[in-house]
Amino acid sequence: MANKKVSYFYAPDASSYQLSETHPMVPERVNMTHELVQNYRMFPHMTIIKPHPATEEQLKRIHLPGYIDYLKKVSPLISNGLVDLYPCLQADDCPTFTGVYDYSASIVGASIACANRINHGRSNICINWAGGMHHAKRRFASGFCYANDIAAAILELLTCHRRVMYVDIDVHHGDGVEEFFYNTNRVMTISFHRHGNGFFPGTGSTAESGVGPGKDYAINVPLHKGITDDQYIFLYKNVLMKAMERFQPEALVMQMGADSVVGDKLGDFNLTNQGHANCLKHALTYNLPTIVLGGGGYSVKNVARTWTLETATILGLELDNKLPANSYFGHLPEDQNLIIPAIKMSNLNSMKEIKAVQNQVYEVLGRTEI
Ligand code: ZL4
Ligand code: CA
Ligand code: ZN
Repeated sequence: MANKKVSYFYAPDASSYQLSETHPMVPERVNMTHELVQNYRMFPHMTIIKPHPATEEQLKRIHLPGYIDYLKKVSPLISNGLVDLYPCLQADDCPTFTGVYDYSASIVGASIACANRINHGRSNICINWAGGMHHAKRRFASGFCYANDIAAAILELLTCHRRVMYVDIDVHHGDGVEEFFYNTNRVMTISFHRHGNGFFPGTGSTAESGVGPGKDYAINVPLHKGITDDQYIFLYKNVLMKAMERFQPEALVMQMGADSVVGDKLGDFNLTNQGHANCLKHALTYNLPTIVLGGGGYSVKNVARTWTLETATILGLELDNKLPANSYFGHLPEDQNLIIPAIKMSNLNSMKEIKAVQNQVYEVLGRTEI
């Protein structure tokens, strides 16, 4: 979007942490994205900002103080069996690692900085690819997420905006963000995700739609494996158009988890990164002040390709499909291109089901009042 003021938040120190030796969440993917964005010469088109880590006080606005105190205390230690017994960090998914507090504070600090910049009208679109930790709960870590930067950013936006819409296209249900705002009609949360057959976290049926004043303001779009660009974009645009019409938000937060792109280690949708980027492009057509966050994504080169393409989408730039020279991608044929094509795989979504889900979502949206 050539006429928009875009800010890109990047904390160089925050992406070299390792959750554990073989953990699927690899923070380094944010550095890979950064290098591609730089080598595609996108820096002159936006303001590059190095954010400050969140303060303890900021973290405690979102999280139980005792949980934050605990994160800070365990942070300098290597997981030693004793700390893993503490119920707020769940061993395999959310291991205790050296620097876990600083890692979390850095991510939250960047997302809060995005919100502040939007609040002051200094940017129209703010990007934090390290953010998007949608599973973190008030009292505990969950699903690779320790601190909920999204809830922190939305809370900040709510000081200047009457209604905030949250859209989550990570392959997993955005349960943490949904829970934070489950009983308010000032935040509409919309998550598209794989659902059923024990897929994590297991929540996110269309029936789960909010409580009290928040009833009908939590929107869930459950899907099955193998969904294609055509089906996804059809449903996504229809849901977004109806939601925008009903809710009329003053600000938008996008969670762009790249594990919904084909070939992901944990996800099994069949979306190309162009399809994924088109979802963002459509969201930007509403011309709202927007925060764009990362999220999941476990085939790291695909994550870097996807978020690079999406940075260009935000800037209104066309990129050459041939990746520029960089230190992560090699000379193998599969390392040459930016675009990730769809594959031949079984698709458990029928058009009939997609339309049925759409109608269920329309029913919920039809009950909202502003
Ligand atoms: C791993 O290889 O479904 C963690 C997690 C660590 C390294 C070595 C330990 C091996 C896959 C996942 C044992 C791992 C057992 N290592 C993990 C119910 C589960 C309990 C934990 O994108 N085991 C839990 C969480 C999901 C579960 C997905 C998505 C985050 C986001 C936003 C979070 N948890 C079963 C799994 C590995 C691992 C390999 C793993 N964990 C895959 N799916 C999960 O939405 C950032
Ligand atoms: Ca989602
Ligand atoms: Zn995910």
